[in-house]
Amino acid sequence: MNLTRKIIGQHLVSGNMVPCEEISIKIDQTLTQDSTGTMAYLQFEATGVDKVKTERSVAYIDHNMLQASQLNADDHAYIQSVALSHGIYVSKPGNGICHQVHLERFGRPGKTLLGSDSHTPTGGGIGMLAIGAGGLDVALAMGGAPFYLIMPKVVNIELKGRLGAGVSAKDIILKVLEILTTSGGVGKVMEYTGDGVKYLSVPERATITNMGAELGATTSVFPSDETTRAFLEAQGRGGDYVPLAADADAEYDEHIVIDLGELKPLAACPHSPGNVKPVSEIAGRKVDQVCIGSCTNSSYLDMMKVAAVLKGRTIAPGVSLTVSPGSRQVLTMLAENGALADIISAGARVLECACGPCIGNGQSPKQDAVSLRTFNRNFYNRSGTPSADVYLVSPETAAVSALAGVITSPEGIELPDIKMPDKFLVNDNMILRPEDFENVEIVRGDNIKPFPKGKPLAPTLEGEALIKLGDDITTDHIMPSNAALLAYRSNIPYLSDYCLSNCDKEFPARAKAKGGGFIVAGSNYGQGSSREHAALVPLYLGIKAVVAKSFARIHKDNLMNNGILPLVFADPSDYDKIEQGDRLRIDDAVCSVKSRSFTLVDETRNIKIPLRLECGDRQQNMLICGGSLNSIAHGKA
Ligand code: MIC
Ligand code: SF4
Repeated sequence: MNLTRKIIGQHLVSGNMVPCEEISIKIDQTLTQDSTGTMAYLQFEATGVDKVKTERSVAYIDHNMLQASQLNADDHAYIQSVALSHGIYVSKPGNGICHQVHLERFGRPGKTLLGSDSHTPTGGGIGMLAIGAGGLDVALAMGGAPFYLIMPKVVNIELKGRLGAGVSAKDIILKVLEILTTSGGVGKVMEYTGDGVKYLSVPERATITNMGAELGATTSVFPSDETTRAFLEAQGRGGDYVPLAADADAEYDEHIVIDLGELKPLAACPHSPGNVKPVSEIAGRKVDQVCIGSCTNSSYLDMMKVAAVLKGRTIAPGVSLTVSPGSRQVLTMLAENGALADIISAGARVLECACGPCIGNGQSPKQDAVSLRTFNRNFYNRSGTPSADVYLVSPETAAVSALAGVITSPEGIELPDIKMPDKFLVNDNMILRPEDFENVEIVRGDNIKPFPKGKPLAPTLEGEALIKLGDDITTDHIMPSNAALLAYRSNIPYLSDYCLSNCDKEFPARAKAKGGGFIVAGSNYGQGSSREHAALVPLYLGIKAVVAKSFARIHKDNLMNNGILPLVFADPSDYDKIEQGDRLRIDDAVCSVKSRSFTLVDETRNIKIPLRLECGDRQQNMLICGGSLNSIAHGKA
């Protein structure tokens, strides 16, 4: 058996482990972060569960940190109080990015983790089966419900040999993205094996599993071995170690081999993590901004490498360099060993331990800028500057380019031998434990607004094709996030005015004026973030169905959880027949859900288009009831 099937098998609640069939698994741990957390906790409260039923649930505050008005602080106060009153640990603002801190302090090999953030698979670096989901799924898991998913295929990525000087774990995942593209992982788990694994530390493995999210994969996982044991012991958690690996004769659905010795530094070019090129091909382009950090590359090891490159030098005059260590543990250790001084002296602007520029929360570059980032996403306008070109690179490439002022390959660079510490500096005083608090009153500032609820499915669905979109529309297109909007993550009515504004500024007004309707899209609709807002906001605007060539996993689940039909063209070429503004109609919607087969009538063109609904029985009921919470209320889930 492969490792993925072993962990799923140990957690299986329902279904058979047959690829493409729906299964459900027990969830041991959950995590939320603040930008998806407020909604998740409002939904959790709506389930009426008193105390979480997981082994460990943690609420992180790491995304919305700007506090330009009372709004973000209102969110923080709500999350802290609602979490502590329901048995959930709280990692306070400043303690670090959820995925980095979870790896350091809570992750356990062989356990399942469900997180309301698409980069939850970071936990795969420590041998967890860690999956990103919408807030509602996480809310239900906190209440003890199993998590439903389609049994994934398992892809074996065999790593051979050792990385050369200047080549990084980031280049491994960029290589995988080059091979598989941003939709190549849908319905699959990436399982890493091979003799190359033993040369990768836990944070390096986590860089790879983290950015596996950009493949659209269900998750990615590494074995738990001596390196994992050493990491856990250095975190004072040796007791959490269990060895885990695939059997020697394990079977896989697909097999990819990567020779680490042959890898070169790579970059994901604008505007997709899948647009991968060798750094040598883009070298020489002038750089305006370099940002080092994010849950992909902000570990102690990453920061030490950056400090070693920067030591005793000064960044180029035209460059603004920001560095955000992933956790307070990392920052404190850098401060204590002097590496922080090397970073600061070179001219870096040190930001707090949080997502920061990665989610467009500050540090938007200047007009037409070239920005090199060690992050995982470079979707159009995610940086907050629509005309900027954002490249995703390793910390080594970022650091040498910041010094040179132009994109520069770090290949062959000699760095001092940076070892993983035998002991990390452990200080959990910014993690609040619910057992230390009694009678916590839930604080609801003015910014906390009720969330919209789906309605039972109407017999006939009618409306206009309000917009026609192309392929690879991300949740950053559907529900943009930036410093101005992040403060309104608990306020769906406000956010609705920005829905799809990255594609068409008139869309929200049109949707409101027409009383809702349909969205038509190409393939891989909804890739990227787990933000449920990308479903809640269309729900609020009266969107009845999204008709697309294909969907990304988390977003599709979010649509169904909120009672919006995700329908695919039976024949993808029918996409070409519909135009924006066409009057569309679906009759017998309930029967169609039951048969999973729909006829879309385009009244404007007088044609009928066959559509399919790809979902399990449970989701059929959910769609008929108008979403997950309604179906629970009807006792149908
Ligand atoms: C992201 O990287 O896009 C985010 C911001 O972390 C999101 C969550 C969100 O939109 O709040 C994610 O990855 O799920
Ligand atoms: Fe935060 Fe960026 Fe990681 Fe998302 S990808 S969790 S915004 S650091």
